[in-house]
Amino acid sequence: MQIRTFEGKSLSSLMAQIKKEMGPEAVILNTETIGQNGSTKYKVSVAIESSEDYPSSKKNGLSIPEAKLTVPQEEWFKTIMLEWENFKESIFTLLEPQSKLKLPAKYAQAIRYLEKQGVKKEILINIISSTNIKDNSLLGVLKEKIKVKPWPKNFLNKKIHFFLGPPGCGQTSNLLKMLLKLKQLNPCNILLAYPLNGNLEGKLILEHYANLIDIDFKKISPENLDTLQNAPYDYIFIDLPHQLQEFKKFLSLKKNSSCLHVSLSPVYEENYLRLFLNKVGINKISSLIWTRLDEATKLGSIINFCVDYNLPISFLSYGSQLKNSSFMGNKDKILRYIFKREIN
Ligand SMILES: Nc1nc2c(ncn2[C@@H]2O[C@H](COP(=O)(O)OP(=O)(O)OP(=O)(O)O)[C@@H](O)[C@H]2O)c(=O)[nH]1
Ligand SMILES: [Mg+2]
Repeated sequence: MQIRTFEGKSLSSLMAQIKKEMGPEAVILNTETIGQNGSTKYKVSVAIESSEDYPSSKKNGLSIPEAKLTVPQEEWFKTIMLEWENFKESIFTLLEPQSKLKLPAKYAQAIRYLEKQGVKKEILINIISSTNIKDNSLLGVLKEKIKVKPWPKNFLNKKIHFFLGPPGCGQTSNLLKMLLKLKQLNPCNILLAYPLNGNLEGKLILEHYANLIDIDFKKISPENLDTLQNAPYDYIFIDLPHQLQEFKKFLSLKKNSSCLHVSLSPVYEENYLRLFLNKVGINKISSLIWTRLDEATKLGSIINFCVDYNLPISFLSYGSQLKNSSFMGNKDKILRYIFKREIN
């Protein structure tokens, strides 16, 4: 906190000076009137929260609102999200005991479990208050919340499949697992494409498997994406680079004949994943892939994201090995995994 004292003969011009130098957010701490040789003088003590808010110390000559805009957008988004989530949490904490009273006893334990898994209170209250819960089952209500589009059968009419995710989220592994599932179903002419600025480790893994399963492996850039689109392949799989500028170039060229599958993991903090989805653009995403489920202590994000973004889940992964470590989007299996950590 910054404290300054201003002195002058006119209170109104002192106030104008304070407003100019300290900004509108300055707080008047004390005003003193001093009589001096028959004239009156004023002494005003003023405080301001931090030096950043103090216009005379402003950087690059920016006014306060402009200066605030220079804070990275990401930080603002995080702060606003956090405050909003805290606010909602408080409201729903107040509502919760009342809504739980309406809940049939047999579901109370399951709701407590979902709460521990990190399912948001507002979603739980919505489930509890759902009229269906009385005639239907809790699982029935939960199934209404989950949206799936199982891989590969729902995507066979799309030629280009982009894969993206925050670094280390299992993007490259999922691409391979999904490619193998597609190959099993219908042996066809597939190209595995790798962007010029992608990471070397991912490139080597993809190249290795492309050789092993005998499919074409080519480098790709946004400039030759159009040419490839017309190349004689049934399917083209592209492991997008993680850097924002790089993947945005590809996504700006995305056409209706292509799909974007985004890998997320409940191992990662939910706000980080939300920020990532917003960077990508929700309307560009065709499906979500949930991965590294075996490593996550909480799986509530899967339900939270279904409700918040209404994006279908195409594929899920629960192990690092390529075989017997994944299942396609299926409401029963997803709920079974969330409740029992089992597939069958
Ligand atoms: N336990 C477990 N490990 C997984 C799963 N999926 C991927 N992995 C492992 O997680 C690590 C990262 O997976 P990648 O597929 O390379 O992830 P990525 O997002 O492509 O990573 P980078 O491109 O290197 O940032 C690897 O060691 C994988 O073997 C999973 O479902 N469970
Ligand atoms: Mg990768």
